[in-house]
Amino acid sequence: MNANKQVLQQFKAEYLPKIDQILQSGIEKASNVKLLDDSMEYSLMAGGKRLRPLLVLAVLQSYGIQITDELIKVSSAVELLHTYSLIHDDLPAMDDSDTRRGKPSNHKKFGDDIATLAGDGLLTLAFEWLADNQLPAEQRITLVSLLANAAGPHGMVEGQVIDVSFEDRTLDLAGLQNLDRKKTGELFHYCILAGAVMAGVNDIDRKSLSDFAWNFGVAFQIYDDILDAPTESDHEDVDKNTYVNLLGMNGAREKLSETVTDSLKALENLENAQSIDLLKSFLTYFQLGKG
Ligand code: GRG
Repeated sequence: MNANKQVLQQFKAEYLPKIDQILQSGIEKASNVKLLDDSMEYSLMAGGKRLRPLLVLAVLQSYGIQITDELIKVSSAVELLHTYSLIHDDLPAMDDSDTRRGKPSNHKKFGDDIATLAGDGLLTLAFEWLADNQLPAEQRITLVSLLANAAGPHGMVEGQVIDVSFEDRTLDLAGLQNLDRKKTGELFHYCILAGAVMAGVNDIDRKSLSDFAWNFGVAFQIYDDILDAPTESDHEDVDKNTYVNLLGMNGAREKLSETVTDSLKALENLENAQSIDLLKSFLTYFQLGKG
């Protein structure tokens, strides 16, 4: 896996600064109100991993598309939407989190009203970035539709509603998979399909990329559950709907390994990619220490 890690490191070294720079300049003076701009910028530039835009760009690179600043901006729109979801998830009416990425959460710094509006602003701006650019009109409409479906009431919002409604009830495996597919997986799936749309990928490869994306989303969630698993002295998370609580730590590790294998198989089915090494390298994210 070390060679794979290097591929990812190199890709990140090239594109993370560009994504950050485009997000920073795109968010500056987005409105006429400094407080709103400051609040949106505070969360957007708070040190996220940028995994979602990187995945979009990775699909483009895998199909030999030359990555221009415009394509980076379109690929980064999903980061605006992701940031909105985190700001709203932290609000007192939802998870009520005081911190995010080691800093005060948006509402702790700016108040519930401005935080809600900063989230609304980022959500809307994401669609503006998909619509207002030089890509062919058909691609722009497809991207808008894909993101609306992934993030809206059929997708992430539905997932969040299931999450808050089932806080006090235990889901079975199918229920947990549905929750995670909606809450977490849909956005990853969007990223891979967005790359496929911009790269003009054929239907056969699109299906394999879609399989890769769903498995990637599941792996992301299981990995997150494993890292966040409660310790024995920690009583807070023991009732939460997570893979570790449902399958036990060993069961969750096994499921993660199966899911990563399925992701890899989907990549191996790609017929027209120039190389699958870069997409494969993203699976190194899910490496666990021995335990
Ligand atoms: C408010 C409609 C609405 C939805 C919120 C995102 C979300 C849905 C809830 C957050 C809870 C959570 C921990 C979900 C797991 C998946 C997730 C989004 C993790 C954070 O993503 P990373 O690790 O974050 O990519 P960074 O900080 O790197 O951007």
